[in-house]
Amino acid sequence: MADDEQEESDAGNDDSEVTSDQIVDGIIDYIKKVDKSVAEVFKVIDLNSDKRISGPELQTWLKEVGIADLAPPDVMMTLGLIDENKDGYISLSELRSAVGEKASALGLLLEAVEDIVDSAVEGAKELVEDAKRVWDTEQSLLAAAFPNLPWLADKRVNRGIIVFSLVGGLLYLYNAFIGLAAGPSGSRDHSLDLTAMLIPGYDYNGYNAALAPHFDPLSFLVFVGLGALLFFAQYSTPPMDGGGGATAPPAAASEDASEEE
Ligand SMILES: [Ca+2]
Ligand SMILES: [Ca+2]
Repeated sequence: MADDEQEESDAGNDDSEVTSDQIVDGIIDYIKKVDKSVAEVFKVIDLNSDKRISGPELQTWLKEVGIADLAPPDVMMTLGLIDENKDGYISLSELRSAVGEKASALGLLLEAVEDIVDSAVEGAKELVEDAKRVWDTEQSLLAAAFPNLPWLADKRVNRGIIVFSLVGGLLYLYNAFIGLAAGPSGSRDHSLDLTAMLIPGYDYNGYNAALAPHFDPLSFLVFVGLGALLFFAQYSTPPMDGGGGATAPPAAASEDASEEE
């Protein structure tokens, strides 16, 4: 009887605080009860979608679904029971093995595809951001290279350079591969030859075009030049806080001052 009383008083103490084991059981029960896969529940818990569940994320979710309202140390105790590799986060596979769900091959494949699509979307977003930054730049590489030509540091001038070099480049490609000039047959299948047009003696029996696809050195040089122009229309310094170039302007100013004297 004395032993029973002892056990009862122990149990009484435990009632006030739910153990981490019980909470893990609660999580497992919850996931098994809701008609969702572990991956779906994982996505709900992973608020910032970085593919790992942090302590605060677990804490928020446990409170939200009514499993437990825990203080941070207890959250970390619970998290630690599921966190097999002890990196402080719960990964999807760790949650899976805790629940005892085996991922299907199809499920794993779909997740892999989703990851690839995710990173492709991220890449596309960055590309658009980059293009936007170039389009809006006022301090292009060209403007930085020619500080005494202030009109180069004009957004509209830089946009003009971008459009000019892009259109010129496309025109070159169209001319070289498909042809801008009409040939003897009357259809536009001849490439205008800039070399033949500008340098005497390089024409084709008095004709300044040849059947496409056709490449001539001068046109190609112009194409490379346009490509370089497009490259130099990029912003010279990515927007950063506290760049290392802060010392450059005063040095240039002092040089100007010494020249004036
Ligand atoms: Ca997260
Ligand atoms: Ca982990």
